[in-house]
Amino acid sequence: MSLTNNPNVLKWVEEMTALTKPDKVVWIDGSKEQLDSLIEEVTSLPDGDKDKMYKLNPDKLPGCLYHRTLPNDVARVEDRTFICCRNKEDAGPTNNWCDPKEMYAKLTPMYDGVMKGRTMYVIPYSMGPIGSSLAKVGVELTDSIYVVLNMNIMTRMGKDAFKNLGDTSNDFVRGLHSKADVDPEKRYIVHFPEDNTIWSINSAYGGNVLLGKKCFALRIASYQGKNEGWMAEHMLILGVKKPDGEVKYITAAFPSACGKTNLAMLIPPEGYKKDGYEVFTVGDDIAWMKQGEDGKLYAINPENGFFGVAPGTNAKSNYNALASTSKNTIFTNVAINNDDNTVWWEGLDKNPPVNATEWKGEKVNGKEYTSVIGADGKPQKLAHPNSRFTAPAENCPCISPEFNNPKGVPVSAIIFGGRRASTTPLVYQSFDWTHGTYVGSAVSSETTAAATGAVGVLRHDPMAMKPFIGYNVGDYWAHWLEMGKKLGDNAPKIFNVNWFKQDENGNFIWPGFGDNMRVLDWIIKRCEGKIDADETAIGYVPKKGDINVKGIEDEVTPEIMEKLLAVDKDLWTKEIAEMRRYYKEDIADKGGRIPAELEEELNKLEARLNK
Ligand code: GTP
Ligand code: SPV
Ligand code: MN
Repeated sequence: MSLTNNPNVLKWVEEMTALTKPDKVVWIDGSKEQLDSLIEEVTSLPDGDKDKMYKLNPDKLPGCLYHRTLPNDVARVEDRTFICCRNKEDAGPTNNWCDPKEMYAKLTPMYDGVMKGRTMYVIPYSMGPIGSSLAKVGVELTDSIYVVLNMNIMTRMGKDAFKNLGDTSNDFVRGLHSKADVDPEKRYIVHFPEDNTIWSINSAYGGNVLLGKKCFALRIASYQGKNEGWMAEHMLILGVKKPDGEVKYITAAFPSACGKTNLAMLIPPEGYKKDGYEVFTVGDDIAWMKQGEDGKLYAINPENGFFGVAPGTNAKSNYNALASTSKNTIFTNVAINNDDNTVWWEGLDKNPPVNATEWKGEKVNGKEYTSVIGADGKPQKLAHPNSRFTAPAENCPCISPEFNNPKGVPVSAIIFGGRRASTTPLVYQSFDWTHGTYVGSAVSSETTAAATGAVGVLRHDPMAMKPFIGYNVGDYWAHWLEMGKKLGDNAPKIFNVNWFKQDENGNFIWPGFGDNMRVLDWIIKRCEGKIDADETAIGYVPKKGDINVKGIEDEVTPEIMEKLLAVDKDLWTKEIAEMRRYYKEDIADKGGRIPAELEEELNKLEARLNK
């Protein structure tokens, strides 16, 4: 039974049903009975079935499920991701492009009859709190129960989502997904921003198939935001409660697997806790931001859960993330401890289970397995480096009381960052919004396992949005500048951080995690105008002694702090040369429409450095 009378939804579902030819169509109302029966169905599949999910220990991990995807289907596939708009120039140099007509013609035969013998699930969902003027509606059609169960955690899923759409509106994002075939050469993640449409085929993993996330909330939404005057960003949102009781909200854009979830759920060091500081999580991956009636920039988290990196998550590094996974969570591609039917991953603790099943499904002695050095020169891994948990936001002990606020939260500061072994200091502040936009455009980071391809290679990832901007990157930068003009004096201050600076031996020299609070502290004081800074060529850098190291003096000596905050002229000369090459060869020469103001910022940076 359909859950809406909206003729636009009904017509499209009918068309897609005619195309994919499922045996059965099931509308997902979001009820417990319906979800429970889907869980029974998917966990009753025979072992070895690629769709199979497993129930975990009901006492230790109540309501939790386990799934492994195919070894060739474990991360986002950027080389098979497309933006299909009528004019190639509108997709710009950071996207794969194909003419929409051509792409529809190519994919239609692949979808023709693809759901024969299967059930199509119609998933209505809201990105953002239901009833919020910032929220948007999507409908995903899929033949995967794994997708339904994940969407239930990651979005506000079910019949209430149609409330925001009403009976006549056509403003919903149409997502079509089929897990179909296992051949990665036939895998396509395709966006038609001008049609509000996403077609994903031949993958069953994360960001490729949970279409509300990267596909809608970033790629399609960034395009909508440009047209409608708001921003969709790859940013966490956190609140810092200060001793005076005021909560300051900060957003931060770091590339995939560079620390957003960790920062969003940070637990302040003892000294800060004693002084009354507290951190609240509003979001860990995506922010939608719009100017409010009072002129300030407001942010909502369009998601309802966390699709977080499992490896490295433990009670010490991220207690709140671990606690979020204690119930009603789906684990993907981690290892199983067969002694008690629980999960394990590298970095959870120092005791890999002896009686283990590694992420590909092989039964192994985990202790022996992880002591063998693999082809990459590192110990073999029981969990895939991009294995993930899908956890409900409501499980998070530090979830913000404003999480469901339809208005969002007012943003005081925006932070950019990435993994940089050298060059970029621990923290610096841009001179103003335009300079901050330049700083965002200049983000580069060492690649991680979140996307297929080599790991550890430095690549440009402007605003941590390289894989997610749904249109021309130059126009995206122009949109940032435009937003800055609209916000005027209300614009958040823009900062850059780097938790990943290394010494000569490749060790991180900043402790990171909870101690990142010390940097947030400086950022907040800068926003409040309570602390001075050194004006350098690249921006404002903390004065000596202004980053509080109480409690970590042994680890972060004055010499280390000097290294952390150094602005090395030779390295920055190289950085500027690389930015010139990037702007020209990677962007302008390839049709990226770089705003003149950003070129000007680069000139000014060079002039300041050479002064
Ligand atoms: P996506 O979900 O892919 O967008 O990733 P994310 O940005 O949320 O990254 P996440 O917080 O999951 O962290 C990824 C990896 O970085 C984990 O292995 C963390 O342990 C590590 N990490 C996070 N914060 C820090 C930090 O402050 N210092 C160091 N050295 N590592 C960190
Ligand atoms: C990322 O890669 O930035 C993620 C994970 O957050 S995924 O949803 O797979 O894109
Ligand atoms: Mn992400």
